[in-house]
Amino acid sequence: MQKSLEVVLSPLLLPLVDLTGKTVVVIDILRATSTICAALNNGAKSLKPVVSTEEALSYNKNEYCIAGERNGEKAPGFDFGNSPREYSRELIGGKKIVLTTTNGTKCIHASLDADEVLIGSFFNLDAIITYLRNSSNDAVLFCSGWKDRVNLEDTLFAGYVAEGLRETHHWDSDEVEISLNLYNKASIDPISFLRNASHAKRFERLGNTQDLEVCLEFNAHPIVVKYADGELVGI
Ligand code: 3SL
Repeated sequence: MQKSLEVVLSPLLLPLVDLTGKTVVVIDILRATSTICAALNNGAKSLKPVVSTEEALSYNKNEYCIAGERNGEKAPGFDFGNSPREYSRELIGGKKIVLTTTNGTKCIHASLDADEVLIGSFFNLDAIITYLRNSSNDAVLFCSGWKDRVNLEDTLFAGYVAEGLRETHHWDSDEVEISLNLYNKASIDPISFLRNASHAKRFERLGNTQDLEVCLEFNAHPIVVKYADGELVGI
């Protein structure tokens, strides 16, 4: 039997969706969910998403790497920022990480009424599609956006996933159609398309010339990441 698919375009719209029994995929392409996939695929021992910088800093620095950003920049007193480029196997292999980000880690916590919470990025696109095809749960693709606003990159990723679920899922949802329309428009050259995204412009202002292209490396970290007992783990 076909399962249902929904897309949530902004955290403000999440309360409209009943998450009970469903699998939620949290999406924050630039950059939280990309960083999480890179860190776990590169051998981080565990990754604990937390909501505030204060909570992150309350963890013992001898035991955890404290990581994350506010407004795109490494937060004061943190060991790592939020670029997947920082999370190489050499630097984070075997380490325990606490991560807090402006939007992504909040959205993970907002999803915890669901049966399962997964992490989606272009790094694990095909792994996510395969997992959702084989799952018996209905699926919700939850776009983190930026401070409650809709963004292009998360919506585009939702379109890629929806396109991959045409045979196993059904929908009656303009949000899914919006994401598919974006996919149809942008998938010829997603990097050029996303240069107009507000977050790409934010990167430019911060002198970050690499992360847009890095986060668009399809299937570079083909790992399914799931939230379990307060931590994100690869399954
Ligand atoms: O908002 C977030 O969760 C971050 O991914 C934003 S940033 O790319 O690190 O600026």
